Amino acid sequence: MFEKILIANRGEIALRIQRACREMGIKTVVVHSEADREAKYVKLADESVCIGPAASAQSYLSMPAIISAAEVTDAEAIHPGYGFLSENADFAERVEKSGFVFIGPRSESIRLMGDKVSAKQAMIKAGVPCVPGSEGALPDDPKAIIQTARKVGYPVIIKAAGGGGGRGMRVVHTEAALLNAVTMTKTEAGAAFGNPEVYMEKFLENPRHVEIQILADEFKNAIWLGERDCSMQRRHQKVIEEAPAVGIPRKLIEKIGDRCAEACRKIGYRGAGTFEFLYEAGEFYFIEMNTRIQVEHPVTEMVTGVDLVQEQIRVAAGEKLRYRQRDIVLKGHAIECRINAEDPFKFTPSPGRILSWHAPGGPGIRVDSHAYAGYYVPPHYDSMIGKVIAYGATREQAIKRMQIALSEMVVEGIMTNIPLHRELMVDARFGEGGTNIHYLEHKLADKPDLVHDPKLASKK
Ligand code: MV4
Repeated sequence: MFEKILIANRGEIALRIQRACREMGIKTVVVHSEADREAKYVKLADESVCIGPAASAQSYLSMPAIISAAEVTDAEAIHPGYGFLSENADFAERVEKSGFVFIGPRSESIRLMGDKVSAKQAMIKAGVPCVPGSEGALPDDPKAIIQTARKVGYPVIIKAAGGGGGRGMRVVHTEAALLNAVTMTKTEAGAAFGNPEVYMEKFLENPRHVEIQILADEFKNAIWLGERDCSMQRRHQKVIEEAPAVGIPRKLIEKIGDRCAEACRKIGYRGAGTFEFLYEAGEFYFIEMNTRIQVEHPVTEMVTGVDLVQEQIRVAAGEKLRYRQRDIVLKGHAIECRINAEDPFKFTPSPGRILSWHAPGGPGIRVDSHAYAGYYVPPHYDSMIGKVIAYGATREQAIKRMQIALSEMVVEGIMTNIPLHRELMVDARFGEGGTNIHYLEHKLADKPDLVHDPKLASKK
């Protein structure tokens, strides 16, 4: 096992990775920008290295600065967390070429999944069900494009091969709009991702977003660890995630999960990963694979009892998976609320000094956060300052516990989205479960008075 790991990330995930390392007896080095110098999680690490100014491009995205920090501190491995360089195949490659272990998949796997066309082709080959659409990238021939769309049936969606996570896509409802949409998406994709390739899919109008967590080792052992429903989102930002997903037949999820694990074995995947699916009318359709640990990994940890970050570290160190599929038994229900430093109803960022911070607790409550009273939320990064995770024997108990947790939680000095979460936890449709990816945006648009009570905002 490694003696020392460098954490190439910030915020709550930097703290989460430290905790995993500490439990495993591994020393930690955290790299940080000038804006994160005073953060408590930086002081909690065994060592810290300032790698540059606040701007991410010159700190958390600077490959030479991070690799140099690993060299001067004698770290053996680098954990990239999520975001930043976590899904950058060139970074993974440079880390390995510099003699360090990248705690994540092999760079080839990151590259394969980063190109959404090659990812989809790999999944089709591995027997994972995908959204019907073009076979690979769209050709230049306009007649062929029109033919493909007629075969798929309108509406269709044009997606950039280099996109993902909601970037570089366009919905097309009629043949009249098709060729122009393809041209525009290609132009934008070329500029944004340096790759003008696009592909076509049937546009699913009202899907849920359900994803499957997997873990794999170097020896072609691969398991899946249940699913997460991440449909409660706004503008491609997840707001609430839960496990398991309500109302989907277990047999169907087991079939899809087994396909995902089999796909990992087929492509020689190593590490943690997530298969993203759209679920509509009783069917699963693969859309993308994430090759990193995800923000919402705790809900899976709560219902499986597996520490995903520790397992990531173990398989990166060349250990065999400690679990077989039959060891993974889902128990109970977990819900995660992402706590953001933002106006709860306008969604504008609200950085600044946290004056008071009272985190909730009690049975089944987990808080993953680097924040505390006196912490300054820098304006330079993502607004997420923590996550509250509620576990219960049933979904009803998890919701009840989350309601209590959110009622206890006090954050003053900045605005947070806690008031929005309080409303969602008593929302009748959320209570029923199974809402689709459009639900939150529709609720926010249709019921402005329900979510615009200024008394609910906590800025003092
Ligand atoms: C889709 C889709 C409907 N049909 N693909 C958006 C993010 C990216 N991961 C894929 N996305 C979508 N792909 C087809 N064929 C709808 C979305 C989508 C979405 C997906 C998951 C979660 C939230 C979403 C919000 C808007 C659109």
